[in-house]
Amino acid sequence: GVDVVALGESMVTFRPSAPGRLAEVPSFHRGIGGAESNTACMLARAGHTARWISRVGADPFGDHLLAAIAGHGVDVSRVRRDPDRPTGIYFRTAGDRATDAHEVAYYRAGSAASAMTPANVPADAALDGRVLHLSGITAALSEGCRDLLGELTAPRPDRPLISFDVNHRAGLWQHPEDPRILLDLARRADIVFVGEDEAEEAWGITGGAEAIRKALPEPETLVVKRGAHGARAFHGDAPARGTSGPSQVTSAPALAVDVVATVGAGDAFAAGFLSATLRGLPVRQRLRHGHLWAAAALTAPGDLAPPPPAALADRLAALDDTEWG
Ligand code: KDG
Repeated sequence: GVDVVALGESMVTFRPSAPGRLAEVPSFHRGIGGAESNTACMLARAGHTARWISRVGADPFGDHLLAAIAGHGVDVSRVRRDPDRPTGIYFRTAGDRATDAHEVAYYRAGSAASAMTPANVPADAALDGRVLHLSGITAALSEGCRDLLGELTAPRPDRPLISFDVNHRAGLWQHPEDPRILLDLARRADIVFVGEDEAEEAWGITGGAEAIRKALPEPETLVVKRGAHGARAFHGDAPARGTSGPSQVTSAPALAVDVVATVGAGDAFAAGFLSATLRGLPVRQRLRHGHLWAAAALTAPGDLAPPPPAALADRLAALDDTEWG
């Protein structure tokens, strides 16, 4: 099996080639997006073996996604084409640097990936890696996608480590109470990534990282992200899967960078953390790699981040670990 399998919808993305509102900008740069494939591409570039599983349309944008993701070294051989449904696309502005207010226009309703179900996705290929990386975006797409996540996260012998990035996307949910499902899914995972702001928006949890751990005691590793402040991991001592041992707490500050666009930073954080996990590094190093990769994403415009430059790694090494803003 491969090191990491990532499953989820990917889209061809369009970002304005000049600042301005979507209604007014004259042209767009094409790129690729999709939280899970972004993470898979970064892991492949970091030297891990990675596979992406999804469905795309039998259309030119499906061709583009497959070629681009394979171009990063990810195995796309188990992605299926749907002759009847299109590949999703979306448009997004970089947004205001101070407030991160940005515009998003999705064209993904009825897409090939949103029609994923346990019947048309190869579970064997999803479950034979060391890590299976999933996200809450998939849960927002359709009933069939929720069934698929339910099946993939079910307890079973020899299950891969399930990594779950909550990735709450408010614009994708029909009813404000629906994202409660994400809490149930997170409980079934081994490694969970969630932002403090996200936990408040999706679940109404306001008490910070400790309150989130209280609501989510099950995952062996829970990573709570606090944006520019840093991240805190709660992790079992010498945990056996399915048990929640006494939590240890490890925090690490984020690198201060000049943000170009926040999109993709969470995917990059997950990639850095998982890369260090696969290499057996201690939790503090996992958090630091998460921050390093996130910093590279924050300072680049597109969804899929470039590898972190050496200068960032040097600055990270110089940070005081004890700070937690
Ligand atoms: O995390 C970045 C993703 O949000 C982006 O690439 C697109 O997957 C995407 C989504 O559904 O928003």
